[in-house]
Amino acid sequence: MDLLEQLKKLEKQIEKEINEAQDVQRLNEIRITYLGKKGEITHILRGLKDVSLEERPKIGSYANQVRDKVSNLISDKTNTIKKSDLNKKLLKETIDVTLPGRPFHNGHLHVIQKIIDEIEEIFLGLGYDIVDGYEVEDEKHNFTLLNIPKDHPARDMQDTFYLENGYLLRTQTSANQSRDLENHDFNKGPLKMLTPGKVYRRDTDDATHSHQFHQIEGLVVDHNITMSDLKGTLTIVTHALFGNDLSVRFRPSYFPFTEPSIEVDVTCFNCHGKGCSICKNTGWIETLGAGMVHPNVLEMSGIDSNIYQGFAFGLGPDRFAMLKYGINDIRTLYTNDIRFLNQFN
Ligand code: FA5
Repeated sequence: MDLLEQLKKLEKQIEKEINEAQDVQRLNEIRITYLGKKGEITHILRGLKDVSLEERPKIGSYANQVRDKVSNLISDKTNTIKKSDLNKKLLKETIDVTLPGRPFHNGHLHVIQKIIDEIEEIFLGLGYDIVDGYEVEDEKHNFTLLNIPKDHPARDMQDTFYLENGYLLRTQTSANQSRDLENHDFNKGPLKMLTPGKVYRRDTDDATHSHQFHQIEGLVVDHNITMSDLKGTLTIVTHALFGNDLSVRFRPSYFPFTEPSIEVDVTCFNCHGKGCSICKNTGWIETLGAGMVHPNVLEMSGIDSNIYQGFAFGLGPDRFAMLKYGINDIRTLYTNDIRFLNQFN
């Protein structure tokens, strides 16, 4: 077979292979096989020197034509394949903007945190500072510095969870009182502190008691502070939270760290004072304990009780939440049933 025929056969063969090629990689292989340095057409072009002088121009020009044709065919097909690949990819990534959006589940604050925020807001308006205390406390701050020495029966009333190193889970936010007193610089003005947080007790759980609950401690110390300042403050807060519909009652009580001491009750939201299982038939729900800071507490923190007086209170936001939203069992606040919690969104 002469060289011209060989070329024509090769041309057909290459055209067939290009037509059958399915992807760019295969086209590259074809390019290398026939047009590469060691490719077959290149080989023929290099061998032209051995062809007779009269045949050389004819075969040479044909070989060049085949080379250009093959190169163009490969480029065209490569472009076609690339275009179709891109179209397929775009089709796959198409977003149907008419589809309905997926709902975004937005979280919200827990009802206890909402009440704490509301109470903080009221006290910030009254000029209080908000400070964090420690949930893990030492006995000294939780009891001794609050005028509850070792063996005092009041320790039993607030039995708690002790850690192996002698520390305990605080039973009351009052544990922060002596820290506030020690840290305050009275040259800069009166002390007005609010300490919210979790507290723990070995209480038996029922509709109004939980072994873990929240308290908000308030402490005010200055010159000439009296019981009427305390009553005025607590009345403002209960009315701001519950409106004037629920009655508030102050009754004498006992806390080792306040003298005199009081407890504050609010009319039961469920029976409106008639008596029911929630208020244990008293018609009232106890919301907080309070009193005038005991001179011993001031003295133990290095403050002269002849110069300074103060009041303190510890309120239970869990109970406030129950009163405000008519929740009839404190335990529902801690079981995290989303259906219950979503009502307060
Ligand atoms: C105290 O804890 C005192 N530290 C309060 C205090 C502070 C008195 C400053 C004087 C001066 P008491 O144990 O009564 O007091 O608790 C205060 C409030 O916490 C209660 O009125 C109630 O609202 C809430 N509380 C008490 N025990 C529980 C409980 N087991 N579950 C839910 N709330 C509780």
